[in-house]
Amino acid sequence: MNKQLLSICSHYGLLFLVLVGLVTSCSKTVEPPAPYGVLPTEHQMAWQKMEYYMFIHFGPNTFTDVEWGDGKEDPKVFNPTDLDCRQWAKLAKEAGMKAIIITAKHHDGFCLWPSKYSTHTVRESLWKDGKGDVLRELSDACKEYGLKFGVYLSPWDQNHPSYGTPEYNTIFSNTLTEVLTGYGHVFEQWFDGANGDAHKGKRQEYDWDLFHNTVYTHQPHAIIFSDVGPGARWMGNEKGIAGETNWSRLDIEGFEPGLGAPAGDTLSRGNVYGKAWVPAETDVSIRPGWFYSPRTDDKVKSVNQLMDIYYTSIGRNSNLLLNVPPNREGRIHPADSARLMEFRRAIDESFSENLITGASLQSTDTRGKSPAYAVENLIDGKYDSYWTTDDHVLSSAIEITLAQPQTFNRFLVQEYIPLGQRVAGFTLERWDDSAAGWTKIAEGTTIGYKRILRFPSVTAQKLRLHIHESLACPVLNNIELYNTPESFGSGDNDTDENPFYDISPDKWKILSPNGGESLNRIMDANKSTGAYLPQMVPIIIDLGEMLPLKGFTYIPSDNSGEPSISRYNFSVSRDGTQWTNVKQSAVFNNIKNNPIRQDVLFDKSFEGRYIKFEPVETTMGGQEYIIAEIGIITK
Ligand code: FUL
Repeated sequence: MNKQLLSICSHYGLLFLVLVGLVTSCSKTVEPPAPYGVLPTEHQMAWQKMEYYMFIHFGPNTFTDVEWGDGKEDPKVFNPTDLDCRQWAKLAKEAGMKAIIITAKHHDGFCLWPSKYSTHTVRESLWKDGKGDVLRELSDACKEYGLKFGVYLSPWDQNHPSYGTPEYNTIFSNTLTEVLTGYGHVFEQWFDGANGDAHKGKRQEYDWDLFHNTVYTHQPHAIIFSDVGPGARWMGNEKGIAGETNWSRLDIEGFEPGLGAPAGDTLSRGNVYGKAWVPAETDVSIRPGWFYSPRTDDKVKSVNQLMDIYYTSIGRNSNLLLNVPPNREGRIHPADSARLMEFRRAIDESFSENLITGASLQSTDTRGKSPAYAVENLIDGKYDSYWTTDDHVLSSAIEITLAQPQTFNRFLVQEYIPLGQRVAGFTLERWDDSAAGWTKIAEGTTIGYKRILRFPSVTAQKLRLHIHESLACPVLNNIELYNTPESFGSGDNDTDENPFYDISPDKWKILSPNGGESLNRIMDANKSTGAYLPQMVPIIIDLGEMLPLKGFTYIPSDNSGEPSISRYNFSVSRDGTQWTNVKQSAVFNNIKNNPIRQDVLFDKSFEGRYIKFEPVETTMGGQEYIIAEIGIITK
């Protein structure tokens, strides 16, 4: 071999070695972490990313001004004068929502489409001479505006003659089939667990397996919502407040929607080691009630209240289903539409400038020291790239150095949940020069799909995210930092349910029971103070003068875990001896889940000086109950 050939061989040999080296170092990829616990399905992931969508409560209740119709309403009461589903869809789209879910059938059994399994439908109404179909109009409008379409159907049906017999299950399944095959893609099937008849009246053993099979047969990708999923779960209250700790796992074995559901606080927090992936959905109404009422036109939640709800729902690993009930025209009232758009602007303004952009990041740990899991993945804007650690590392810290000192008051963090939910405790800290150490700004427990921490504004350049508790190595895919206007979502989640006094209660005197001074708290115009009554005795009040009595108001405790009156009698009297019974065994609908002020109007006005409010049944089934305020309506 001559010298030249030898040199070529050695030259290429070196190149060969370099190439081999390169190839082996590239192929030495570090394995991603094994999934932890149960995982979301592909469809649950797509659902979770929707975050925010519209609930529509619409039906006879819109026209009769009640929250729960009893199914005996004349279907002719349903007669919107100018139904415009395109207006709802356009608004939802402009408000930043991704879908609309409508009460196709509420507890009164009225069907918003001409169902062949019922005689209590739009077909029997005056609207469009019985030829209309709200589901058709809404599903078309959703398609036009690029929104997903979902349906609420209440299994509890106070109208259907077969309710309470096994036959009803087949009928309900057929009803589902109609809705799920007639209007295109349905992204979510909403099953309401409420059943005011569960303790008395007609009882129905629901065939949940049949209902679920029906849904999956016709809409295999639909998310089935109920108290216990299986696609998504109710988060336990109707106030818009998910648990601060909120696992997307839940134990559902042996539970059922409704009376058989886990306790409200379990629903709001999930189960840390739960065996099913059932993420939370927060449903709440923009008004005090779920259905439109002219009485609540001035009670639409404020932007601040809505922003609070944003943080306690989307900011706590939950989707937000915000109810915006159309009015009797069949349109969304200007008060609600203007507020929704203000809410949209507040969200946009709050999250317009991510102060983390341009920051440099360092972590104490990176899985296998591999660039594939580098901490920079947290700010690359890509959902599927994440930072993680070696399997045995359950506590770790990330230092964030901003390009310059910044003032901020919100921190957003996301876990990469396709690999399971892991983090159980974390803190956000800032470097404090004067103390030459880290100072805590805020802390949280779970993260899940998305967690937003709120705290008073601080200024700092160096921050640290410390994951101090994780069930397996943490896997995060996003962090963001914002300075939002202080007034947006400052934490005052008051529902503004003031007592209704059109006359002052100054002259009023409680004649019975003898509860001493403390009982006066039920008429002190302050809903935060009230009285606990241990027995179901009637409350008799002397109003001090003859008045035209047109109705009354009752404010229960705003804590659904405390007992309220759910069924009552109400009487009035001119002299305190001869009583006229105005309401007999009447019901405060949905008061357990939504303990808001109850306004009761009488059929006619009564002259009287005395009122008697008599509890017949309480939400907890016991004798005791709470009254925060009682008021009368005279105008
Ligand atoms: C509850 C129902 O009883 C209310 O009327 C409303 O539909 C709410 C969303 O769910 O369970």
